[in-house]
Amino acid sequence: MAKNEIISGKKELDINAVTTCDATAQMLRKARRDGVETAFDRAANMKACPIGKDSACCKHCFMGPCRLNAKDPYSKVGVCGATIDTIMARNFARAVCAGSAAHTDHGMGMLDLFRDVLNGKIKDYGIKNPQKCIEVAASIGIETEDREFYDVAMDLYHELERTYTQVDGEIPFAKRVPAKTLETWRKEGIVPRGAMREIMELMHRSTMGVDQHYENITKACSRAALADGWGGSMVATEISDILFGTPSPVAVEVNMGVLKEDQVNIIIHGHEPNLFESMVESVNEPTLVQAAKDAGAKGINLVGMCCSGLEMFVRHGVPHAGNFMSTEAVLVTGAVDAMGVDVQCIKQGLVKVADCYKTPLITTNPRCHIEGATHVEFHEHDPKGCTDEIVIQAIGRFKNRSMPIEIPQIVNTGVHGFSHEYINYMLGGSFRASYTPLNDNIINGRIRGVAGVVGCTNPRMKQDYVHVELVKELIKNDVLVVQTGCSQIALAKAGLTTPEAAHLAGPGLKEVCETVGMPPVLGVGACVDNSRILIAVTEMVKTGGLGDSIADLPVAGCAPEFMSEKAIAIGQYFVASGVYTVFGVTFPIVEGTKFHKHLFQELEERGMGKWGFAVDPHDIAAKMIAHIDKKRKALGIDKARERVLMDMADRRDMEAA
Ligand code: XCC
Repeated sequence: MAKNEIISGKKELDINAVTTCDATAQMLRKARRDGVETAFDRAANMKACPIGKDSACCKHCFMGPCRLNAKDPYSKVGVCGATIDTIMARNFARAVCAGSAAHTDHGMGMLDLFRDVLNGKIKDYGIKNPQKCIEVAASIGIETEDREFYDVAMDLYHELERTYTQVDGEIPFAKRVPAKTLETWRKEGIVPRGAMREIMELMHRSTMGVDQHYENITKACSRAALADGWGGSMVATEISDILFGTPSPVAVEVNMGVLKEDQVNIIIHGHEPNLFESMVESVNEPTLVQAAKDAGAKGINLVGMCCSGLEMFVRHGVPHAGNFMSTEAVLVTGAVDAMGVDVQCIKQGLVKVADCYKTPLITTNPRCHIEGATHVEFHEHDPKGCTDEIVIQAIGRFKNRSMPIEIPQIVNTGVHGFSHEYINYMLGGSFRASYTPLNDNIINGRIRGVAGVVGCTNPRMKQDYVHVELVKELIKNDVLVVQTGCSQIALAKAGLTTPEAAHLAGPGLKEVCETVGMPPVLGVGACVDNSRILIAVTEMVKTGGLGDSIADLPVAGCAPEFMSEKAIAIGQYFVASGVYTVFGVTFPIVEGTKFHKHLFQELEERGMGKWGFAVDPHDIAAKMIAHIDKKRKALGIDKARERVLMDMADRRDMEAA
């Protein structure tokens, strides 16, 4: 077996200290025996740069790089005179730009596909959910009554294109924002115009010698991030639902035990559902199924990982093998016959691990080639040209499997796919679908508040540990948890995404879960589907009784093991939308600086949310619960009491007053 040069003299990995995922741990032990290195080994042997970690380094020009002292942040400035606040704000801005660009580009790809499906240029995809198309169009003021579907859909396309290309005005989904939240944005000057403009301008502002006031840079960060959350990400979610169907809850299998030794195993990893949708077609193609059988396989087993997997398991019941820090480990099973990837979170290290096990690693997106991987380009006008080829390569590898195979025999089943539409239906029933029961249960205290726990896993943290401990503590305290991204898979592996997990919840939340038959932890989708959480909190505001803006709600968010710039963009759009958002691992800002105070305190004073930071799951939970309680107190619902509904007489009295 080719080894990927695990270098002698390196620190040996303490496997039990780096992951709580038993399957990943088993594969890391095998990797050690096989002489294969993963990101866990590299993280253990590469100390994070202490200056970069604190964001005290500026390399936006070539008079530097300039290094400031995080311990004495105001003792020095850069060669140009840039202060620590300017340097940190610029670095933060670049992360927001990159993260927002990733999601908005993904959304734009979905929109391109939608247009070409409508105009008939692409025939391999269709519109699975025309009703949603009408609803989304109506939500942004497009006339839908007595009109042809095509006309409404085309109007929707043109309107949503403004999310990207508009140079002045407000992005279309600003119409969905609760009035008071939008008023705050307007007052602060942070309503996004168009994503291209905001991202371009923020890149400009954060270049040498332009914006050198951290407050002004933060405003531009909010605009770019909001162009992601209420723009590109929301477009990605809504258009994906229109094209591929809106998820509703389904029991799905998670963990590496979903691989089958006697089948051709294909993993799709990345973010965009168009590739994966076509894979579903290809693995069901009779000639390819027959080819797999002729090669001695019982069938073709299609499996997802990371966000691609999250998009698909709720729409097609495709099983999910694991989250970000398991993508190398899963190859160590020797059972993966091909891994197809598109964009985002694809570690370059996968190439060497795949090579060790003779697994074809196939890149498919023109944006993402990887040296040493095979590139088979995916085209939406001929999607199966690419996805059939992935299957063919996988069958070829299956036929010539020469590696010993070891599949961790662990499978967890969870219920996922709680779109905001389904939450509406689930709580209210088909006759009175609404968020009223949720709001009522928050007001009467059965549910203390709602927490979004989202985001990546990171080899600097014990994999899954913080996600799981944090969520356990939240639900024990009657906080309903909604989830996206790799965090959702951590909780699924821990068995908390089942209705039975209600017994782990506090008495109020348990009662609600048991009445409705829902888990205390609701998986709502991939990272772009954080937009579903934005819509859910908007519905909570609009339903009434919990204040006038998102900032009034007893809600909080967290990405406890984040690693991606996309998470910073997500965090900033939640903060700008009014949500207290706590990050773990590390925060690229020096404490005790003006920029730190701005993000962690002053934004809230201006009617938005604010950032928080803690590493330990119990500390994070304490911060989130304290914030939820603070909001309950401000709403006057800190003591459990029944909601008093206004009747007509009350209304008349109010109007007369
Ligand atoms: Fe990537 Fe989306 Fe993070 Fe997972 S949660 S590591 S961004 S796959 Ni999106």
